[in-house]
Amino acid sequence: MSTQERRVITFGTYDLFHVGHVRILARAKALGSHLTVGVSSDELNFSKKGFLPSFPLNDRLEILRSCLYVDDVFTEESLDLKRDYILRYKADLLVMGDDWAGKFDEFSDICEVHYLPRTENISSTLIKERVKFPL
Ligand code: C2G
Repeated sequence: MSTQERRVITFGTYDLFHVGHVRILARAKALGSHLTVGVSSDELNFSKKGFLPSFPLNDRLEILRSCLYVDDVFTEESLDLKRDYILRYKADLLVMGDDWAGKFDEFSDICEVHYLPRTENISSTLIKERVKFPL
């Protein structure tokens, strides 16, 4: 299958949307022709990280939808549904940042799994700290 015909899927919270998010979405899209993004629900983020995102789900979905690399967004309700989501959105390729390296290898029976290097020195946590404690 050529790169032009590949459907790519990726997942994340994308809280306080920043350049690290933009870059992984750009690189994910470059690996195919269509990019679907699963956005963690507020409850899923709470269960993963122990706190609610600063931006609520509907705002995060709206921001993701406005990104030129993103063709489709949906709400990721549970980490346990990843296989269903990959099949439902007919993904040929799953892309994640390398903070998740190895975690999704079990899906390599239904799609290719790629981990891309994270952008250094930027994260939602760092942004919160910088806003709280400006230099
Ligand atoms: N990312 C990146 N560089 C950064 C920060 C994030 O490349 N400096 C990537 C992450 O590796 C991830 C995506 O951006 O692939 C979204 O990051 P988060 O919102 O932190 O995603 P997370 O909360 O880890 O949710 O089912 C998996 C989860 O939903 C992933």
